[in-house]
Amino acid sequence: MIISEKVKKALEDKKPIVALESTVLAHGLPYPENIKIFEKLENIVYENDCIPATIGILKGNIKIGLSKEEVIELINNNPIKVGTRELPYVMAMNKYAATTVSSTAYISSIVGINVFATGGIGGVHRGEWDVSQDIIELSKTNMIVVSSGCKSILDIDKTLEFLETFQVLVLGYRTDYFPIFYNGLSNKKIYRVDEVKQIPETFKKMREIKLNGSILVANPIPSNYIIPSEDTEQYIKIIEEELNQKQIKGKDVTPYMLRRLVELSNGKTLESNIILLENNVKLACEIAKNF
Ligand code: PSU
Ligand code: MN
Repeated sequence: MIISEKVKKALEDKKPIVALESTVLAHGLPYPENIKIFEKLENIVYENDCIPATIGILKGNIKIGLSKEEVIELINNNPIKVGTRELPYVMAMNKYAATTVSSTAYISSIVGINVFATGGIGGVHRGEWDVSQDIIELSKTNMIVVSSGCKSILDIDKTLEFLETFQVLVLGYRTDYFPIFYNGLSNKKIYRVDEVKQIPETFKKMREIKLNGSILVANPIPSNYIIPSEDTEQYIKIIEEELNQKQIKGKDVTPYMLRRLVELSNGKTLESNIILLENNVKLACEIAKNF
């Protein structure tokens, strides 16, 4: 495992660090926007007086704190999308791999990072049995994960039930309802916090009572970037048929759906995806600084 000099120094100096994943870059966003978004997100972290730590795997080596050159190298090498389970495999096989929420949270936690920002976590898919490793990981790993709830392509009710079953505390940041990615809010009630510092405080209470697990901070997308669910539902129907026809399953489902949504919405979902990522990174910085 390699930690960049910047991240190493930040860990030593106890500076606030925000972890970022590489799957959203390599598999969730189109090229070349993904490179620009990487730079933008890192800049937001620096502007907010924190240190970014983007995580990925280069030729079998876990890297914490990828540089722009390394992100480009990763994306150009057709990285496998890996959750926690696949980490030892890609390490032993010297492969390039992009980390998802589960593997990014796991890796971050073992080096002492406790805040991580992403777009939306994986959860319970609609239709065929398909549940993301993300939820299981969040039930074991001590991390604060900031996201805009879960992707609209999932089964929201089942995802929330699964989060409860696996004892993942979901806190709505200035919202009473669980957000659904770019579709705004669902009608599902969650626990609300209005002050940033209440989030690290809750996290510390978990540690005090020796409760392992993450807090999922649900941060709604800024309202002027909401895409009505009627629009995305229409696209999702089309995409689900394509998935069936092309027999796309498992870990390929999410990247395919996200890519097709961008195409079908003429880039609208991409714009909203970028906005919510930026918004989540900003909140993650505030949380990291309030420890
Ligand atoms: N959210 C996004 N784009 C993404 C993902 C989440 O806006 O690409 C990725 C994350 O890395 C998440 C993964 O952990 O999708 C979940 O994939 P799966 O459903 O196959 O577990
Ligand atoms: Mn899956």
